Amino acid sequence: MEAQREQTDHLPLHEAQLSRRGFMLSLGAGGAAAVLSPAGTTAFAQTEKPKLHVKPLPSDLFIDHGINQETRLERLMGYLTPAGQFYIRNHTASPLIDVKTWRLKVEGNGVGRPLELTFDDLLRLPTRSVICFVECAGNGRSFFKDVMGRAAVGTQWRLGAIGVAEWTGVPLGAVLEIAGLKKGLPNDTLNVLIEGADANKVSRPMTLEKALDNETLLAYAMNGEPLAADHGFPARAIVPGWVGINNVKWVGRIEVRDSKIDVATTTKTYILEGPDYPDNPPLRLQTLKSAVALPWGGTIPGGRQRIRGFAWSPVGRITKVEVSLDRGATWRAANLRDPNIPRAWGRWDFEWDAKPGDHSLMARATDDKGNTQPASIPWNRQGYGYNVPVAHPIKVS
Ligand SMILES: Nc1nc2c(c(=O)[nH]1)N[C@H]1C(S)=C(S)[C@@H](COP(=O)(O)O)O[C@H]1N2
Ligand SMILES: [Mo]
Repeated sequence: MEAQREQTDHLPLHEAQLSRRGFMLSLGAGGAAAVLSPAGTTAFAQTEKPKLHVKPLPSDLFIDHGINQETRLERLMGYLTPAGQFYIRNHTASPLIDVKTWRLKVEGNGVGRPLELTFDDLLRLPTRSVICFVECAGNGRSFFKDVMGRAAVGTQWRLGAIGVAEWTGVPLGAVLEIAGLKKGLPNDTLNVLIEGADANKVSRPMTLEKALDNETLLAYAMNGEPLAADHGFPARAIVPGWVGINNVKWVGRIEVRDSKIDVATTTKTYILEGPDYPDNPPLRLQTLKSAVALPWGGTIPGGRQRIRGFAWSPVGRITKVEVSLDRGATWRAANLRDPNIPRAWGRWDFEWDAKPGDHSLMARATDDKGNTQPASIPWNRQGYGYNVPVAHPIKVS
């Protein structure tokens, strides 16, 4: 913690201010035993707990799950999710990394020239921008309990553990080439590991095929700004369409091997467990989903209005969204709005003549590969991939 505060002092003034503000706001969630004076300065008591996040997390923008923070999708105004509204999924506190001493190691028996890059080295490499979502594998998890009646373990997200951003960085493949990627490595086994520099070095492997996809990035910018501390500064992996955990933040090390790399996030977590999954496969792709952009169980005025939402696919572009006002008995087409980028999301809307009373709105998306949200899915213990259309409750006054 001492080291973190020291690094904060090296940040430009406004970032240091943000950090302090983030600390104060995180008190409610984390219950840290710090003492705030009326002037807003912070005195640290003996039992001080480390702060978990850097950015402000106002309750009108985020649903508070403690260390994890869910975006209120109804508060998004445009296509891209601003860093200030992007959900956070952290295994431990966001580390504050000093870019001057930061190094990226590339090693393992799959590369002939192991290397260590500085941040400036990274900036000199070829650059590419990709617009795609990052979504937690557990997005929608609360519906295992609320719809299927059997709770899954983990953060009880509704559908706000997703955001879409323009990520800018270096294609991962370019870095692997410089490190002398060997020929003849297996293509479809999980043998390219990205490891974070957070306290417990969260890591996850992908396949070589995915690592060499030119849209798989080591990103250093988000929506045209340096990555925020909570989202992986100075660099994070962007693995379009794959589960959130593959988008490793605060990257510190890359390991390439000639065989599968087993880590906790492929053997214990981020695997499918349940009666329908005897082999416990590690997750790769996200699932096709849609969400209504209204407060959950909120109240809206009656009369003609436009209801909005989002739909996204891990493998393509959204081609159709249908909505149902009668819990799935009948469906009608919603309008799709541009932009509608593959592996990012499409925004949709429809006009509704809302009559007073209790209602539920359902949306169902289809992508250009012919995938549609299913009517049911098997339960799994850790609550991944929930993508059955959900009945979004709404009151009309
Ligand atoms: N180093 C590191 N990377 C990480 C995580 C983490 O805890 N540590 N969380 C992962 C998970 S589970 C998700 S869903 C995404 C969340 O990214 P975000 O916080 O920028 O929204 O980051 C992934 N990358
Ligand atoms: Mo996640």
